[in-house]
Amino acid sequence: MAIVTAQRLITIERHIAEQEHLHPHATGEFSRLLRDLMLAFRLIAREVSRAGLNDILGLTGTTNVYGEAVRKLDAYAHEVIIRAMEYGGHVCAIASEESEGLIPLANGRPRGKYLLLFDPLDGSSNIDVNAPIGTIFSIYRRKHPDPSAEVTETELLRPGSEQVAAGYVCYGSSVTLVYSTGNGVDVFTYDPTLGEFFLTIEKLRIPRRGKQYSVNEGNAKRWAPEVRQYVDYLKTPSEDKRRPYALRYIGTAVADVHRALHYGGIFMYPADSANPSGKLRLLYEANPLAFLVEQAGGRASDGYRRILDILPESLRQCTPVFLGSPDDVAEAEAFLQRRHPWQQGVTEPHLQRSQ
Ligand code: AHM
Ligand code: MG
Repeated sequence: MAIVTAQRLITIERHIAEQEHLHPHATGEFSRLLRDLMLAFRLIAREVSRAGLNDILGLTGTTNVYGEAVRKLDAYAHEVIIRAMEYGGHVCAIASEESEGLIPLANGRPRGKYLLLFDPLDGSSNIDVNAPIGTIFSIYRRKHPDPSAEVTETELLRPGSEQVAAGYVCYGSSVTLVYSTGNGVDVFTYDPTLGEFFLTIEKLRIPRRGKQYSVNEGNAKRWAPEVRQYVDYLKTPSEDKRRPYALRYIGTAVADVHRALHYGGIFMYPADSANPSGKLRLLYEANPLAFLVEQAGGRASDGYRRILDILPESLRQCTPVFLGSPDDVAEAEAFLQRRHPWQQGVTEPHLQRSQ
């Protein structure tokens, strides 16, 4: 049995430093910001791995801006990231899915030129049952002509295409960090005995097409008929054996997207009659995940347009999400836009279309 699987021992520290050298004008501020984030991730990973032993399972007794019950790990992750950020002084504004508006930074600390948005603990409902959960982050560079001016909320309302970096940590069978600075997607695995993230996949590429779909199908009766038709199509066996697709759904967007990045296929959270704009938050979840998927060669859409082109109107805005393998997402878009031949009754001749 191989004891060391990483062929080249590249730590995240070294990787960040090497990336910095690719940008001759880099001041090092961005690298320091990433290092501060890594420290927060290590602290969160430690608490997650001991959940059950420490007093961190269960609810805080409060609700967040979406009216959802806040879990103790949610609150812990939120606090740790803020603390790691405010003392580093590399950000001028931070916003979290768990709180309303901009988070006030400590007075008297230096301010940097970056804006950070994050979802501290994605997949909260999975925390107490030891299923994968995640942390998502999204970084922008401030554009304001006066760097000393107070940051306003509207400065964060920028399309996802302007992100300078995005990533997530998936706390699963191992802790994995996946991030991109716009130069492909790199995957790191955490060694808890050393406290180090090691590069395990360089320039991850998503397959052009997969054989798995991931969606909360319990909402099917609330979907638009086009979404139901698409899922029905995925479940219908085809002569070329390309279908049926297998259903995989964890209920943590990070984990479902992580699987899609490796195996291909499609992850979706469509609009439904209870959530007319879908459930995933554009700025905290959809944009960073879309950035990663595109950087890995995939496609990310709200069914009609590229997610990264959406101009947000509020920090809490939600969007329908279809992301994954480029051919699968293009096919989902064809269904939503009623241009797929299957909707016109063009099916494989030997198959009966299910109702
Ligand atoms: P959270 O960040 O508050 O935990 O919620 C977002 C999660 C996503 O990770 C996941 O895709 C979705 O909500 C699951 O929703 P549902 O339980 O409706 O399937
Ligand atoms: Mg989330």
